[in-house]
Amino acid sequence: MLFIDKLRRIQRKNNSLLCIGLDPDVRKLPRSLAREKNPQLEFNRRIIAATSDLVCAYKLNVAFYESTGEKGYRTVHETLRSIPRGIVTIGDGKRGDIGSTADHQAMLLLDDWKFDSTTVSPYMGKDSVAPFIRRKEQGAFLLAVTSNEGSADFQHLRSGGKPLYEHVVLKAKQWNTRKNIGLVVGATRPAELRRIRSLVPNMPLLIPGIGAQKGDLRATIRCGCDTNGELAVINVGRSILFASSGADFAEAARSAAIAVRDEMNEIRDALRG
Ligand code: OMP
Repeated sequence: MLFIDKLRRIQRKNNSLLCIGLDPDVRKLPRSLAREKNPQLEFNRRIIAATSDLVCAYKLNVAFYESTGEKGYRTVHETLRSIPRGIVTIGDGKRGDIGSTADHQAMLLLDDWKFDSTTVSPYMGKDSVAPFIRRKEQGAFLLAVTSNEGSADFQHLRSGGKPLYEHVVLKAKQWNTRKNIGLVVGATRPAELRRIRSLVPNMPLLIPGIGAQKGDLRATIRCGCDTNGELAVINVGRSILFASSGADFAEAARSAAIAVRDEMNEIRDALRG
């Protein structure tokens, strides 16, 4: 199945644009898990069990696993195994290098861990992105406009009459022959989000920055969805994962996920009229 069709299917089935960012900072895990053999994995399993009917995707930022050493490598495998089939998985590594090296980055993310998609930094050009978009079943979200303050340093510089990020968007469109490219656009940048959606009406957009980074949810839905109210993958991490630091963390995560999923749906229902 095409990557984009898998995304559309789960967004409809679960009636959700919500992607939970599984970034289980080991310094913040609830104390109630301290006796577990692998607290990080147990945390993920319980979060997934409590929320998998509410999401279209889970995004694992691999830094949170790599920083725990060899154990983290297995935690990614085991976490992916506990995600129900049909839900889109995103391996957020922001990779990209000369082609021969990018091949190896893709081997880990797409062949070994078998994520449905990855995040890729496009600034080394076409050959650095190519290994991540070889299979139509697996997608790549290219960084266009990121949510952080530093995004202004390079991404917004004008070149050839337009901001640098627009060149990324236009190249992404050109390279999208297998319909498996998406773009990352921060929820903290609604004007750019609107502009990018107008340039790529049918491309998935991964939109982080809601919750802890205080992105505007209403503007995100209004500017980020396609004309059917779909194809925006809105990532929320810390404000769901750490809704409670107590033993009730999974229930609290579920309540927080329901609240944000419902708010997203109310906004898009109002827009759909
Ligand atoms: P929260 O701020 O906890 O919701 O998590 C945001 C997640 O999205 C982290 O994994 C970030 O690394 C990631 N992210 C951004 O915050 N901003 C971006 O522009 C791009 C990403 C990303 O590629 O996912």
